[in-house]
Amino acid sequence: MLSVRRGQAALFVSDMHLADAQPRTGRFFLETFLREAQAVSHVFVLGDAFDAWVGDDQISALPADGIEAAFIRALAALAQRGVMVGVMRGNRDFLLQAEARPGWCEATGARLLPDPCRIEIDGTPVLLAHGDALCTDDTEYQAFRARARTEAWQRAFLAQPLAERQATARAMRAQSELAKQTRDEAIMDVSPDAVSALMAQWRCRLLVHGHTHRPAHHRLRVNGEDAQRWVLPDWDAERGRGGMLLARDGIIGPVGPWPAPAPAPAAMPADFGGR
Ligand SMILES: [Mn+2]
Repeated sequence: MLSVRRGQAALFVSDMHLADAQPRTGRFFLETFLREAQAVSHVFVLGDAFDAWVGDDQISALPADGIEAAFIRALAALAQRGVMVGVMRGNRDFLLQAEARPGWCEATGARLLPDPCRIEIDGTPVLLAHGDALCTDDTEYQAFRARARTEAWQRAFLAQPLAERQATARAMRAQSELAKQTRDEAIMDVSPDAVSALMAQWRCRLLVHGHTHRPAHHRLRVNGEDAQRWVLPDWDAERGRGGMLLARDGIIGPVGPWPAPAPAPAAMPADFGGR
């Protein structure tokens, strides 16, 4: 299991939606990220780092002066320095390292994390997730998610030329933006029951996820015990949105430009007690 020991520090970030079409957001994120990543031993990218990822051959097609290429270089430099870089797939970049051949992991030195992923920080079990799987009320999305994660779907999609896949991703993005406008706000959030069930299943009293664009620190009860759920912000320079979480010395809290009022740092709950 991945373990962040006492004296080490872990940085969590998600939902940057990096795209060369949004250079301001990219720069806003990268400046904050590089500053905060200087002093940590572990970096966890919890999905949707990219606005669209249609296969690892995207790497060689990226403009070298673009933000996506800059982020890949930044991760590679961190990994080179001995920082453990863990990356989880989100719903926009679920094709990261989808193929068996060298790709995303070789280019970045990053380790691909399963979703969910249980790690340990200073002895405390912490569950990491992107968050989309917890939005169980959105049945239409969950059906697509299940389909798009099958080997057959991915093989057929990846067999298409890169330009065709990029066009499909753009069309899907436009369609989902449209659907969001007519959909009930509540079904776009995580389901409290799905959260409790997942945390109980993995025996974790601390969950960190992104995806919902509802940055917050929630306190809840799981199996009769105090638990915490941290939701990472999405990044958007135009709206001044962004932010990360830093865990160090038994405390977890916001760093960077969280939407005000940012939650206060909190002590991490102790072990589940061997149940
Ligand atoms: Mn997402």
